[in-house]
Amino acid sequence: HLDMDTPVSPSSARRGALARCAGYFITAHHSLGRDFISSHPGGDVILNAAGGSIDPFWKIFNIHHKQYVYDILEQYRVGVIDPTDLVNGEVPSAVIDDPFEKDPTRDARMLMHTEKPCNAEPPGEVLNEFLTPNELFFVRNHLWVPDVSDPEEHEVTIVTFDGDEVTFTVRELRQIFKEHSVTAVLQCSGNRRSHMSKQGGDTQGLPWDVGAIGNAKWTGVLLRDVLREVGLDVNEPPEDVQHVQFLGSEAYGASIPIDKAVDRRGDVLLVYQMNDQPLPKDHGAPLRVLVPGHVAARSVKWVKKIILSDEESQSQWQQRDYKCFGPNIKNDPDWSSAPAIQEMPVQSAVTAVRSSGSKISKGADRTNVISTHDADSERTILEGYAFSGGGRTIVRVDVSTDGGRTWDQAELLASPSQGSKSWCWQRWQYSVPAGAVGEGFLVKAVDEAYNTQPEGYGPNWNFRGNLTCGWQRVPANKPE
Ligand code: MTE
Ligand code: MO
Repeated sequence: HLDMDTPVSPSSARRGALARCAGYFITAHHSLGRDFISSHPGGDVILNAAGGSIDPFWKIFNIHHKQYVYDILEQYRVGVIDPTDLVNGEVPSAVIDDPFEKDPTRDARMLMHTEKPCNAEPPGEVLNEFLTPNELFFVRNHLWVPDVSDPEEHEVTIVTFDGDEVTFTVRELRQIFKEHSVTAVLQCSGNRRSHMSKQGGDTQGLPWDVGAIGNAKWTGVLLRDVLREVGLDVNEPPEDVQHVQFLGSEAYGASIPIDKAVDRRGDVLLVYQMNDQPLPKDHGAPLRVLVPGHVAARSVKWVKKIILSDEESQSQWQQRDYKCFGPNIKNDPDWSSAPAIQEMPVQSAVTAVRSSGSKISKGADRTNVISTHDADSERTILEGYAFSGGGRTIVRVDVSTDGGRTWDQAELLASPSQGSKSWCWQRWQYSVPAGAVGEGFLVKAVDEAYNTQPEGYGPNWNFRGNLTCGWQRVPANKPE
């Protein structure tokens, strides 16, 4: 029931209408509506709401509650819903199926930040293993987990620069292309955000500890091989092709520069196996992108479309959220003024503080700090990870046991990895000299380009809490 303030044929308005509470009313059959769907950043996911109220969806896709979205929608407004049709100021929502209904069950040991969508990190002791077990690998979902009935028949469509589409099933990918494995870290740009929030000031985003990172063996086919098969000159891509966009089945999207996608030492994969097991649902089954050395946000899960383009993905996850600004910018930046995060900076963290005699205790603190140095013969052992983006090798891990006055080097442990560059993390260990435990521990890593981590959190503070990599400070007897 529309209280029209713009002339529109009521019948066209009724067919396939999309309504927003107390306001806009969009019809997919209207010619403007069709243009809208093709330019909608989430693509045709919007059709889930066709014929009903958009409100339940906007509770999930809450990105829409922004003035610029209302501004865009204004041109599509065909009327205002009669206030007498509203219940408590809202359009009575059609009951929608819970989109999270098909989400998998998660391991009870995971620390849940949010359940719907699932955002969870493993307990600290898990991060002491070189390979992170699948069921304990951090999960970062923006939306629901898409339901795929037959993984082998799942299709991915490559859209060439000329607009041609070539579709492969997962089964065909496995048949046509050579299998390739790499050992690589995935790290969320929000890893260690809680440290920045505590020591540099509040930030927006999930309060990850040191576990929004994991290291796994990934198996699939090289994106470079697939792009060559659909006709791209992978040794010299045409000037127009600047980016490769990935679209996930639920609506998530992101892109990487073409150079990374075709780099013969770039190891960008379409992955169907994780640690020699079928790729788990939460990690993108049946097919995900793996972009080693880049922020995990580019490794699109449940990938269904790959587009060669002269522009980046227009998704909010490419154009907005995953960017950093100066510490003076508190909110509402000019998002277009900063580049999307791609390669990661240098990172390190302490994942265990234990006594030389002890195994890591299971019920320990999340960062696994076990106070131990009471027996004279026992040494305190620190363990952790270090990692740098772009495949840059970690060449050194420095540890201080006196708050930064003196430093020593940690032992870099063997890293049995596969891949063209250093995509995996560097495990390290440090045996604290007897009596040296005073003001707690500090750790920082250095990569092969001599990039290193900033000392504090303040000067690097950014309001979204992205790329937190200040020196981790661990008190001798309790976690940060
Ligand atoms: N891909 C899809 N389709 N949907 C998502 O929500 N999240 C991204 C990326 N790929 C995401 C996605 C982000 S921000 C991260 S950190 C990684 O997936 C997390 O991967 P994981 O859940 O396998 O650890
Ligand atoms: Mo992320």
